[in-house]
Formats: sequence, C-alpha cells, structure tokens
Amino acid sequence: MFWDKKIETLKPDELRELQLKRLKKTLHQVQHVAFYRNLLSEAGIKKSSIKSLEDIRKIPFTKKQDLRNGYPFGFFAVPLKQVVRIHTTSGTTGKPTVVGYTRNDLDTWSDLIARNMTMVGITQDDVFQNMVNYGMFTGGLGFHYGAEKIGMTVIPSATGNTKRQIEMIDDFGVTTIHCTPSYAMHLSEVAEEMKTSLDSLKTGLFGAEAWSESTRKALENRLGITAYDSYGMSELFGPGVAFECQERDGLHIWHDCYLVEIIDPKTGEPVSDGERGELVVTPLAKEAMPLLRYRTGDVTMLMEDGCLCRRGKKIARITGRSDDMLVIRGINVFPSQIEHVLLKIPEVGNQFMVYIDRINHLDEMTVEVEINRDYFSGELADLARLQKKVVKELRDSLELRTTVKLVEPGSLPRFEGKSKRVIDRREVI
Ligand code: DLL
Repeated sequence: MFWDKKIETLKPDELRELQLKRLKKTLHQVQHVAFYRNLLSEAGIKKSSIKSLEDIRKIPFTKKQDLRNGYPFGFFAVPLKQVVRIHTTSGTTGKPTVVGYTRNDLDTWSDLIARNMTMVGITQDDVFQNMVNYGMFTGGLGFHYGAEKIGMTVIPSATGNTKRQIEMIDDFGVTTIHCTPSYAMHLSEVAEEMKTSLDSLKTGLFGAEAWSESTRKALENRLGITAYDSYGMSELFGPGVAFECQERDGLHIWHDCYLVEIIDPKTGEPVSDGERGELVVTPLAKEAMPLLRYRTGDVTMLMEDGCLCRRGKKIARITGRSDDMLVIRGINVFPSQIEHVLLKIPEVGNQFMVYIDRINHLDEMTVEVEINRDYFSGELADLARLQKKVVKELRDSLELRTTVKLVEPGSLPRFEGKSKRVIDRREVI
C-alpha cells in the first residue's frame, strides 16, 4: 500500500539522481545560513565540489551543539515571515534547540507521516487516537496532520488521564493509537484493571524512545494489536523519518528526503552495512532549516537484506545513543541538565546520582543529591520544603517528574576517573 507510489517505488538510479539534485538544492539553501557559509568556505567546498552523492563526505558534520549555539533562529534559511511553525527539542541545558517549518515543510512532513501510516494498511476508514504531547514536542502535531491528510478520524487526546483515554478508545471505536511504547504498556494495565478489552483496536504506532521485541510481543498480546516502530527527531522534522512496514524487520527510511550515512562515532569514518554506528542524516527536502550531515547520536545500522515491499536499505531499530543523552518517557535528558539545575540550588551540594528504572512499564527517574550543610539547617520541615523545591526545579527545566532523595553530605560515591552519575536500570533489548 502506497501513499505516493511514484516516489516510493523509484528505481535505484532514479532515486540517486533525485537525491543528488536535492542535495545540490540543499547546498544552495544552506548558503542563507551564516554557520554553513563559514563551514563550507573553511572546508573549501564550492557548489562544483559536490558532483556525486559520495562527495558529501567532504562536508564537515553538523552537531547538536552547533544548533544550540545558533539559538534561537540562527539556522533558519528563510525570513521569519516564511516560518509558519516552530517546535523545540527537549534535552538541553538552558535554552532548547529551535526548529522551524515553512508551509511546504509542513506539507512534506505530513506527507511522510501519511506514507508511513499507509504503508502499514491504515486508511481513511480508521479512527486514530493520538496520545502524545501536543505542545512543542513534534509527535503530537506531526502525527495529527499526517493522519488528517489520510482522512482518518483524528482524536487529539494528548497525554494524561489514562482512564479517560481508555473510555474514548471504547466509545469512539478507535482502531489506531499512537504513543510511546512505555505509555502503551501502562495503558494496557489500566485497561486490564478496568476490565475493558479494547476490542476495536487494530494497530499501535510507537516511538520517541527505544523499546524491545519483548515489549512489542507484550503490547500485541495485551492490546490485541499489531505494533509498529516509528523513528524520528525534531531536527529532521519530527516523527516520520523511518518506520516499520508490515514485515516488522527494520525500518524503511525515506531516501528521497533523507540521505543516510552510518559512521563510527569516534573516527567519523563510514562503517559497512550490517555494522552498527551513529546515524548521520542530510535532509533533502527541508526549506526553513536545512542541515548538512547532521549527527543524530542514535546508534543503528544499515541492513544488508532488502524488503519485498519497497526498494532502498532499511535501518535497524535504534539500540542506543553515542552520547550520554537519556530518553525518559519520550523526553530527552542530558545528565548535564540535571547538574545545571542542582548547581543553582545552594542548599544542595554538587554531588548527585541518577537512577532510571522501569516501574509498571513507565520510566521513573530518581535523583539522589547531597545536602549542603553550609546553607541548610537540616530541620525536618525544611527538609521536606527543600525536597519539593528540587523536584519543582527539575520539573521546570526537564519537563519531567522525578523522585528526589536528599542524602547526607559525603554519602554519595566520588569518582576519580570519568564519573558515572547515571545508572540506567531499564532493560531495552
Ligand atoms: O521523539 C520525534 C518522535 C515523535 C519520534 C513521535 C517518534 C514518535 P525528539 O523529541 O527530538 O523527537 O527526540 C529524538 O528520540 O534522537 C532518539 O534518540 C529517540 N527516538 C525517537 N524515536 C525512537 C525510536 C521525537 N523509535 C530522539 N526508537 C532520537 C528509539 C527513538 N529511539
């Protein structure tokens, strides 16, 4: 099943030709961004330097930190009046990374989502409940407009109130849901408690965080659905970058819109198909915020085996990160952000530990931090107040609820070498 059959079934040489044409257009587009003008001129790259797709390797990488340095609109390649939507990414210390979209970008993005959903047999006959955050997170509006484009009946239920979500699934005859896999597990448990079998459900689309085959099996059994993995990131529009087809063995990545490389994160050199490395992507159809060789930080590989349904290499499920970014309930968190928040509170010291667990299928983050005796009395009432303050500061900055435990000064481990302040006890694979 195809949303855009012509483009989804391009022959390899036609695809390469289109990719090269779009790469050249992207090189032209990035000239409107000072960062890229400098980057390309310093690397001695002119338009004529890029004659083939392989020549892309001459271009230096773009990193998340570069985007942060450009806050807020430094990476926009069009005047602000042509930017019709802004999203921001979670997971940065201080200011977030801003991503912008022109009207054409929004159209391209919703087309990609429509391709994904059509690929797994979803049609305008389906009723779709979108159970993710509708704010700055790209998962909400991204899926919303893709589903509307197909003509599905869309329920923008967003997050929270699981019982109400379940009632809506039952009352509205929802056939397709979208959420994080961990929320889907929670939903299935609450449905069991409510003794509701959610009979109308057929399909679950899950992404924004890593999940395993055993979670897939559990979700399929508990919810009576077929579950598909969906991958994306804000800097590459959002969701819709790669998606499983009905084979559910690797994700199709839309090669006409994303030029993919897998590199060794240490050397920056390409790795062979079938070998894991960091995914590097050059978007080929972005107007407002074009990027060159963007290092996603996500670890995957190009799969050697093709697929019956579409041409082009698939990528394997994301198995981790090449940096220290954590994905907790779909929200990106860097340990440095936690440190940043704690350092601003004088009553606590700068020694902390973070534990991440999966409790009742939901990610839970516990932060242990030492009390700073110089600033803090240690009175019981003050202790409770301080604990609440740390929870609030962390929530305001990370947009994430955490459990905070205040501990005695000197009781947390000290590190001589590289510190290991985050203990991730979730099992992914
Ligand atoms: O998570 C976009 C998205 C929304 C994808 C809804 C899928 C569904 P960000 O908030 O910018 O965007 O986070 C991007 O999340 O670099 C990965 O580390 C992680 N991630 C996203 N999808 C998957 C997945 C959205 N299917 C970051 N498996 C990425 C593993 C994923 N990790």
